[in-house]
Amino acid sequence: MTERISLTRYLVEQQRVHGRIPPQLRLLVEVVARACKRISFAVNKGDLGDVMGTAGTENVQGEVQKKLDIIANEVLIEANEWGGHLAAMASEEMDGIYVVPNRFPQGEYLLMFDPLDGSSNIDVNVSIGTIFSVLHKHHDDPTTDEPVTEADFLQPGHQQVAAGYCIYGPQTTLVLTVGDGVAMFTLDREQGSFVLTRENIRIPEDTKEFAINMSNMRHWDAPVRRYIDECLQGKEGPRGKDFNMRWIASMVADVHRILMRGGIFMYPWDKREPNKPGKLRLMYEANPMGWLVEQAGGAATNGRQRILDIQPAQLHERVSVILGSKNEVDRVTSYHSGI
Ligand code: AHM
Ligand code: MG
Repeated sequence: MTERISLTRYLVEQQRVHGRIPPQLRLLVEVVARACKRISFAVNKGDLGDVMGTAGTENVQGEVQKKLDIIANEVLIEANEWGGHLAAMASEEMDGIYVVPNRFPQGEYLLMFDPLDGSSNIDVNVSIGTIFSVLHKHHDDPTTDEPVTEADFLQPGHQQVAAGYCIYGPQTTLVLTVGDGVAMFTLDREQGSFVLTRENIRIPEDTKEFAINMSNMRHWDAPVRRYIDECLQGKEGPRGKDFNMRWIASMVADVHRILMRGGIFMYPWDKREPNKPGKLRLMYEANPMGWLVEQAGGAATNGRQRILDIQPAQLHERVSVILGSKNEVDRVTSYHSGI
């Protein structure tokens, strides 16, 4: 029988053998995975549980919250606040940061998450997921015991110490990086544990598949139009090959496909909201996905700059996102500089 490696064993080995992650970080990832398991069961119940439909509230970005957005947010907070590994959390569904209450010990890490990504797909039984990113509380001065503030979260993505997502699809799959490549774990529902199913995931450098919401085409900037236009011309155009399009409208599912077989994903800036840099959020969507993609040999930019080098100015900052197969991302990025 092939040996089954659980998430716990994988993390213990990362800690013990590779010396890559300290015990608190290992605990943190395990707790996030446990919370994802609970969210997976709630998602799975669908209409049989009281989890579908809208909650009648809006989040800080003015988006209508679904019941599952709120449930997933609560599950992640409850699971993580008492373990002593975290100082504070931030989420797409909360206005400000959530500092671990005084009744619990404070840890060294900061956790950011989009508790339920792809909310528009919840009610139609299409894959959704949880995205998370972990930073060190005081990156520049780990020894200080200054109380944690929102400013501590404003670190560029290259300072992440762990990032990943859990996709609730036909299978529930956790995809993780702690800076040593990308590993994938599939939830074994009978055993109740995540089992390592792929290691060292690599994204092919070339692709014939793009993912973008084409209905926004008329609002895009010239470089993005040019790239998609050339793809659409297929064999007869300058690219000399036919392209295929996929758009799931859940970033987790689109990025998962890219990690499995390559492709390019774009949610670019558009003219409808000229003052917003994009739709997706830097801290808990673009940064964790950008790091995963880079760790798998792909690239992630906003058209002009590497996503992981962007210095955030706000917690809920938005960003234009272009990520996936390296050669395609480099091409779109070069179009932005007029090449
Ligand atoms: P959400 O976090 O509120 O679900 O929004 C983010 C989602 C992404 O998962 C996805 O790529 C995008 O929004 C889809 O947007 P659109 O509905 O414009 O296609
Ligand atoms: Mg999202």
